[in-house]
Amino acid sequence: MANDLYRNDGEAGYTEITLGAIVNDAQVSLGNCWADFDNDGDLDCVVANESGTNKYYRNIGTGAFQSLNNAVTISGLFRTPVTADYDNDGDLDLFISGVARSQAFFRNDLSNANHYLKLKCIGVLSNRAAIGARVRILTSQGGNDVWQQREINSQNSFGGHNSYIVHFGLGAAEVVDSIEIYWPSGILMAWGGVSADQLLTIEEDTTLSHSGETPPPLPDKFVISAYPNPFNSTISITLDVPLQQEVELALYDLLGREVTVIHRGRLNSTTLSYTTPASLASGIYFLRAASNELTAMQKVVLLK
Ligand SMILES: [Ca+2]
Ligand SMILES: [Ca+2]
Ligand SMILES: [Ca+2]
Repeated sequence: MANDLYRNDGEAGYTEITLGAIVNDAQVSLGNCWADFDNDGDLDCVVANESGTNKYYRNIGTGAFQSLNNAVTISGLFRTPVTADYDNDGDLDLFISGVARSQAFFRNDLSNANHYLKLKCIGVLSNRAAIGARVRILTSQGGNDVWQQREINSQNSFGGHNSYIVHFGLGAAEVVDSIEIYWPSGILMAWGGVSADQLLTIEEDTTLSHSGETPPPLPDKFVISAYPNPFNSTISITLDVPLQQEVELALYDLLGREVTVIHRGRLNSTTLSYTTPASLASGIYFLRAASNELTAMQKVVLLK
């Protein structure tokens, strides 16, 4: 049987993908594993097959997948592809197991210049493995803001699961502009300005109040623009959301500490003005706006 792939179109529902090898390879497929094996910022897919050859499908970024026949060449009675960066070099390696003694281990010898970020999340109030946490990151890709999201879980494949360490491919981005962790406890941790190519160990900060927030749906259409940027003392902030929305707009420093709440409550104008106190030092800050469904982040630079 061929595999089925459905594109999530948000409120519009799902659209069945009918073109390409990923939905036309007819084999006995049991497990699949989605991960960014080439660190270019999109999820690739490995499918384990009980007949024929296991398959690696590279996401080419246009909504289509390319079957690479020289990537995962082994065939046999396989069922379970799972991934982890076992040698800690920043790319995801692959283990496929199957019935009887079938198993195969593939080291990823990626040699492109793409960057990555890994996060090991340790729950304190939430479960220690942080299962159920959602991690979102923002990077700039070719001048555009791009959000990526992962959910920490233990059921991503058939009869096995990926490492709990969250891995993001960043493409050419050397800095992650924003990180948000939505813990199962309801705590939200957010900060930014993080260098690529490292493993962060993040413990749940229980001193933060419960936000009660749930992760906003993707894609994120809530846009903040700020002018001028860099700014000297006063900045004009425009929020691309309907009037009368309940919105909280706040300024954070590079360590994720809240500097001030600029606005909280119903929005009577989509353009807000903010003047810094004289004591605020020059540097990089983040504007974060949140309504009940969406959040958005914008980096701003204060230059005195
Ligand atoms: Ca990829
Ligand atoms: Ca690796
Ligand atoms: Ca490697």
